[in-house]
Amino acid sequence: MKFTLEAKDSQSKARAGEIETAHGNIKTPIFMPVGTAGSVKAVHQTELVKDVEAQIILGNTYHLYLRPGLDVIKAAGGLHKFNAWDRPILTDSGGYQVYSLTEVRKIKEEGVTFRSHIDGSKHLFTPENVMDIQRVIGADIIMAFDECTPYPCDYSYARKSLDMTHRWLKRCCDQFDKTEPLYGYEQTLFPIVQGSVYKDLRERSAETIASYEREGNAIGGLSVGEPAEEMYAMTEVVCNILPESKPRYLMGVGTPVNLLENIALGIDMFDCVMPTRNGRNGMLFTKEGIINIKNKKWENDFSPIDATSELFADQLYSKAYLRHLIRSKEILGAQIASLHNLHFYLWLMGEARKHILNGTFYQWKKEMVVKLDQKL
Ligand code: PRF
Repeated sequence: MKFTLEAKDSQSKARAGEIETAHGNIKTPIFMPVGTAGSVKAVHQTELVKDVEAQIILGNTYHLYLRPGLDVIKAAGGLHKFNAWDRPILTDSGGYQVYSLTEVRKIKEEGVTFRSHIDGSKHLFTPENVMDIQRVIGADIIMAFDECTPYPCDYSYARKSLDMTHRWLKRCCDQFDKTEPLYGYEQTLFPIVQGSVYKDLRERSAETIASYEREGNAIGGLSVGEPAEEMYAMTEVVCNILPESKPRYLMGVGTPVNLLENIALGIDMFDCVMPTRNGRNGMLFTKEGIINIKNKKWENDFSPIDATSELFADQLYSKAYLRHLIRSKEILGAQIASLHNLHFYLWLMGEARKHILNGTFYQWKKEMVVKLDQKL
């Protein structure tokens, strides 16, 4: 993997760049649609390419390991072959999903034991087997096994957890470096900064993570319930330490405003279920603000979903029709809303990139944040 920094904004820490992977290049800043179980919910791969213009999608180790399981993915020749997506893929390590999806779990030095949310069966994730599993899945970028601390989290727990995440990172790197890719193309491992909302822990974590000199770095443990200002403060602390020459990935973030504010602090990559999950529930993100399409106000509004958008679905279908579909729980409603939101997120990243490249990011971002925050 190679990262080229193309431009730096003079009034903020925003950057534009390009990541080269075995499955193609990614222009940053970028948003990565979440394809938990090997599919971006309600959106075809062809639409992801043509309409959303997604450059990379996410997969989840936790879900894919439980179902369909590694034997199937290996027999298919890896996730790219299995899900017919030949652009880059990033897999999350399962660290976060184990904490958010399983009820009975035990975190020990060795790893985490948990029960499957599907059938209750018992499993153990360790830094070593999570690297091996991600070798089998075959994503271009794979993530270290970490503990994402909850919010709020007391200092003493956050410190102990961070130390363990750092010890786990050493084990991840050792295992990753002594194993080979299974499918003949290169994979790269990103370590994850943790440290809750404590500045000294975040600084120490960023220094530790940077010292591993991997090809990219991630920031976890944010957007877990803390006020946005605390998230931005932590992003700023960490970005000041992580090397400028490597991409920075902020995990699980966020709203369109969160994305712009974090780009201004030096983040290059994002993922979040918000455009798809909230879309399925009728929340639409637009250039003018957020629409709840289920609102009665749209009942007889036969204007296009978004008249200024280049997406066919935004022109073809009316707000009233989409409102009807979502209220009726029609599958097409989920499809249109997901497509709209993902298209909007990728459009926003493309605009941010353009403005960074032509030196107008700061003012554009300021105006955009005001509009995006509105409830329509
Ligand atoms: N760790 C991992 N994945 C994540 C997170 C994390 O802290 C987050 C937190 N926002 C989202 N996804 N491994």
